Formats: sequence, structure tokens, C-alpha cells
Amino acid sequence: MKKKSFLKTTLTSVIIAGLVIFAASEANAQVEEKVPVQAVPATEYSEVYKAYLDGEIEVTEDSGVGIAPFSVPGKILQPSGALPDSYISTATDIRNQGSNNSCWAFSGIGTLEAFLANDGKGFQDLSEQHLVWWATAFYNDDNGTGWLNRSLTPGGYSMMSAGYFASWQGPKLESDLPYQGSTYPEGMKDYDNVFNVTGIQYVNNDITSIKTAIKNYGAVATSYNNGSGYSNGRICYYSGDEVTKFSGHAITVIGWDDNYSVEHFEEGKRPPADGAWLAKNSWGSYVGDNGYIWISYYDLYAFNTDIWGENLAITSVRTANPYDKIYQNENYGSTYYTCMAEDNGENLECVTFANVFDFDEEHKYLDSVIFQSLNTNSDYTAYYIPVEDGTPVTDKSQWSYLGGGRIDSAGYIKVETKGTVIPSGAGAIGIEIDGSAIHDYASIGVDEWLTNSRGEFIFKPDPNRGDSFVIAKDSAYDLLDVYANNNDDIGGTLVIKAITTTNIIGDVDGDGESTVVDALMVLRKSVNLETFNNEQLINGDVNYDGNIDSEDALIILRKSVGFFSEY
Ligand SMILES: [Ca+2]
Ligand SMILES: [Ca+2]
Ligand SMILES: [Ca+2]
Repeated sequence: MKKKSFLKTTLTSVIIAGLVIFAASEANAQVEEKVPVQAVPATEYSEVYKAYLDGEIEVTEDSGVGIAPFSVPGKILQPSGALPDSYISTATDIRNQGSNNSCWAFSGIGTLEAFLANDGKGFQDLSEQHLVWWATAFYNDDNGTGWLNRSLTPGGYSMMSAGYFASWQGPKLESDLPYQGSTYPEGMKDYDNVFNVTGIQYVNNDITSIKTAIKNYGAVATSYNNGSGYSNGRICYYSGDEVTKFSGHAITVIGWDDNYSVEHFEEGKRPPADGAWLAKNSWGSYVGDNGYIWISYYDLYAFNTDIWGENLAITSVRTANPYDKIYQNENYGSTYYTCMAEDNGENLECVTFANVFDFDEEHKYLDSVIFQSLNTNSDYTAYYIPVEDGTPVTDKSQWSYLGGGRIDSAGYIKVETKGTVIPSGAGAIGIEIDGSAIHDYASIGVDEWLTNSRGEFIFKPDPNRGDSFVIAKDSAYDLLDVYANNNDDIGGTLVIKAITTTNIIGDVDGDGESTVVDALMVLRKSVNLETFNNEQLINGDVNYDGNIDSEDALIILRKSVGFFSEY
């Protein structure tokens, strides 16, 4: 198998417009049609990853985190008020990964646990073991797709955690699937999720953005180069020199101190000025500063999105409940990015990416649409698109607008569509991305194959015809045809997901929203001043305990003022 970087280089020199495919429908069989869709060179492997693939830089065997394939710049965040000189967010206890390379899983789970603690959802202990197991070949029962590591103690990437959360593959409870390290407990497929993540933001690596994300969301998952630089008693870390050997270690950053003194570092090994991040480590509480470490603001590798890929913050989570259903055509989230543009002869215009789903009758409310994109500052529009003979209709007058705006953050973007009723049966969710405002191409996340420096697959998708389409110039092209025209016979699946529900939880007056009015009705019901029908009894029980009482009213009130991201 040739290296992807070679393939990408080839692609960049080929304009796909003009390649020939055959129209799919019977009537048009054998009619040649030009594909006006260009695969464009907007996503390439990062310079560091190319150097790694070329053997120019080394990654130590027992690294917990590998060099990420892509440089993934995140959102530049501005705080709503002045940021304090020092801050420590609410976080769960220090965990211990043991002698396994699973720091990336502890980093991801720790970031989710910190978010939950800051989102009024308590101090949770979630299963790192389930995430590690999911990210290996064991999860797929040896069918040769997915993350293909055969070891149960593999290193990983932050994109694995992001994909696991965004695809609702977890989290599970630690008490159900406890951490064992190099073995795993029985019943990895037997437990339900306890929470479902609905928003993930990639955070830019400037100090203000990171601080703001910690303040808003409790924590940021990132990595530093543990194999270089200097640690003083494994308490404070600083690496100011460029190295060619990497030993990535992932952590959960939960605070900072602008005045953390350079005096903590030994003379001759000091950063240029005060200031350090406080990170939750996963080496037990007896290592470091009671299990925490300090990393200098001036460390060259911490938060470096050119090396480790995305710095993750979780931005919204809902309590798992019997009313939700996620529609998706892949279970891994984004491992790659596909870029397309419609060639109208003069300009490259926006295209619409669409996933076809078979919606059931019961989950009729579309709560939200989630897609993954790096096109910060591009405009997007989400549509419901009718499907005929398995293909999304291209006549835009038949599309239904679901929502839109500006992509203000690279990551998994949530489009709120609460209350929208969708027809049962085949239907597509389309995301039109217009990069013209930033003179860029439309890019969207896709689960696509990746190889390591030996050219072996580390991730292999399992795409199906009829799942993903690119709509351009009044034609809909199966994504696998577009790939085939790019000499890629494996392909991938678009990362567009639809969250549907049987009920609009928190809405008892039936206006599609959960507001103070609903809280008041729930309060009146709790003292028998109101009578609820069956639907209202479900919708008003926002803590899912089977009763309607003042606790539910309080939760609705708190949600209305932003205390919770979701129920
Ligand atoms: Ca745990
Ligand atoms: Ca309402
Ligand atoms: Ca209740």
C-alpha cells in the first residue's frame, strides 16, 4: 500500500473536473456525465507527520500519543470578562494508567469528567478501559476495519477520544468496566452510555484561548513531549529545544498560574519567564505535585497543534436517556478531511455534503445535526433533503432549511434543530459549506484510511454505497464514486450525524422549547395545580427518575439560565 502522502501529492496535481462517471439511474444509464467536483489540496498531512512518514523524526516505541496526521488549528476564544492570574477548575480525582500507553484515553475521559463536574452533572468516574478497547482491532471482532492496533495498551491520538464521544460509542461507567490495563473485563458490549456528548471544540494554542476554554468548559485535553526537555522531580516541565525524537504524553489541563515562578526550575534549565499550566496527570497521586504537573507557558510542545492535532474541549453533553437516537453512517468520527469545490468555470463555489439515513417513525423530532469541519469562519447551511431511489434530490426547492450560520470553531459543530419534525423513511441531512468568505474550499470530516510510517493501515473505514453524497451543479455524486475517480478504492464516509428524539424533553407546553414557562408548569404539576397528559409526563421529567417534582422544575430553571449545557 502506497503512502497516503504520495496519493495526496498526486491528487493535488489532478483537477477532477472532467473525469467521467456514469449516471446512476436506469434512464440515464451509459450517459456520460462530467464530474464538476474537484478534490482540492486544502488538506495535507502536516509537515511533522510527513517528516515522521519519511523517517526524519523518530517516535519512541512506548509513546502514549503519536504524531497526528494533521495540523488542526482550533478556535480563538475570548473570555467574557477579565481572566484571573491563577485558576483551578473543578475536576475529578487523579487516576493511574499503570504501565500502559493509554494516557490519551485518560486525557480524553478526564476532560469529559471535568466538563461534567463544571456542568452540574456531578463527579463521575468513567471507563477509560472501554475507550481503549474501542480504539483497537478487538472492537470490530477482527473484520479488518476500524482502529487496527492489536495491543490493548496502544498509544493513540486525541482524535480517537473525540470520535468515540461524538459517535456516542461511550462513555461507560468505571464501576461497570473498571480499568485493568493490559487485559479487559468481560461484557465490553453489555453496558449503555451514561452520557452523550453533543459538542466538541478544538481550541487554539494561544494562552488566552486555552484559559478561556478551561474557564468555560472545565478542561482542555492536550499533549506534551515527555521525552525531551526538563522536569524537576516530575513536578514542573519545560522543553525549549527542538528535538527530532518524540515521546508524546497526553494530559488534562485544568488550570494555570501566571506567577508560577521560574525558580521552581533548576538554574540553567529555566523557561524565559514565569507562568505555567496545571495539568491532571494519570500516573497516580504519588507522582508529581500530588498527581498534578506544571508545564511552562513557554514549552515548545504542549498544546502544539502542528504535532498532536486537536486540543479538545467538550462543550455540551446530555444525560443518556431512552428517548434519543443518533443516526450516523460511521462510528469513528473524523480521521481525515475531504475537500471539494464546485467548478462553475470561473470560481470554486460551495458544495453540499449529505448523508442518507432511514429515519424511523418513533424518533420524529430532529434535535440537532452534528458535523465535523475545520472550515473556521466559513458559512454553513444545514438542510433536510428528500431522497428518491436512494439518492438525495438536487432540486433545492424541495430542501428544508434546518439552520445555518458561521462555523466559529473547528470541531464537531452542533446545529440546533429542536422541534423540527422529520418524515420517516429515507431522508438526507445536507451541510452546505461556503468557504468563499475566507477564500477556502469546503472541507468536512470523513472517516478515511490512515497508514503509519511503515505503510501499514492504522485505521481502515468500512464505507457503503448510498451513505454519503456530494451535491454540486444539480447533481448528486456518491462519495465512493468521487473517491474512485481519485484512484482511492477504499473511500470513506462523511461525518454528519443526526440526533433524533421521541420527545422534546423539558417542553411541556408544546412550543418546542424548554423555558421558564415549562418550569412553572412543572412546579404547578408537582403541587397538583396542573394535569399532564402522557407526553407531558415524559417531557417534564428532566432528570429521568420517573417523577415530576420540584427538582425537575429547578433543573429546567437552571437550564434556562445556562447552568447546564443540556439535560
Ligand atoms: Ca475511570
Ligand atoms: Ca416550552
Ligand atoms: Ca423527575
